[in-house]
Amino acid sequence: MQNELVILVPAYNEGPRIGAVLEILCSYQAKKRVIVIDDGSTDNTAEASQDYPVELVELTDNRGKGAALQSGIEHAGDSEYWLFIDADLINLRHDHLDALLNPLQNDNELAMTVGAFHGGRTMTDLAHRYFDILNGQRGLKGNFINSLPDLSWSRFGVEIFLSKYAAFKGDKVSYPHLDNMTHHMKEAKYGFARGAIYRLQMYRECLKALFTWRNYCCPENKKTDLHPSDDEA
Ligand SMILES: Nc1nc2c(ncn2[C@@H]2O[C@H](COP(=O)(O)OP(=O)(O)OP(=O)(O)O)[C@@H](O)[C@H]2O)c(=O)[nH]1
Ligand SMILES: [Mg+2]
Repeated sequence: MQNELVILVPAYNEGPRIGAVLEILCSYQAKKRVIVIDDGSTDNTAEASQDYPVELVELTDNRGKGAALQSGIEHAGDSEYWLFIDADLINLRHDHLDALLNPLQNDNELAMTVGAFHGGRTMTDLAHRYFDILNGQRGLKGNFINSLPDLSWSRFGVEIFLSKYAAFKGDKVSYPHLDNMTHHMKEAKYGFARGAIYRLQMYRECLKALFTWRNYCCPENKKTDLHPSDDEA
């Protein structure tokens, strides 16, 4: 039977933060499945998740955010609506979930919502306003999910790919505000030096997605081992 709502939470070393997010997701008044995908965390992310009524997909090898979402999609099967929610959010509320979902339920044409932080940390709000292609909190229709090629290659470029793919297909996207929400930044999670290194790595993965997304657009790219050239922007 088709699910009504699947909420995917990719989580890598989010033990101290994931509880606050799962508290809100699990108490959301909707028929839903909350699925945490933990691929190789070295902290207590898995244990912290199991304090909540979630399904935990545990993978031994770390393959990045895109591969984690792909595993979650494959684990869940069909669903009418989907939410992609990060495990490190601050001030997540039920009305933020409504803001991502309601437009999809009210507009047959809409394929995806991309949440934009608003009224939280100024720098993050600006990034969300001007580089919404990177925003991680998303609502998606089941038929958009079913049309997606395999996301496993994309790592931190997964959001760029989702946005480019929707534009490529001519699918409609809206950008609801997520008021007062923000998130823990890498520098706060890992310390300045390590955080900065992870940030550079994330930017590199985003650039790769920005320059190569077309190579991954064909449905026949599902589950194949691709070695695309980087020359097609
Ligand atoms: N399962 C899994 N989740 C990941 C992986 N990389 C990132 N995530 C999750 O994806 C979400 C976003 O990752 P962050 O590192 O917070 O990235 P960000 O919020 O875009 O970046 P900054 O705020 O700029 O640090 C969080 O829930 C992470 O735990 C991964 O390799 N595997
Ligand atoms: Mg974050």
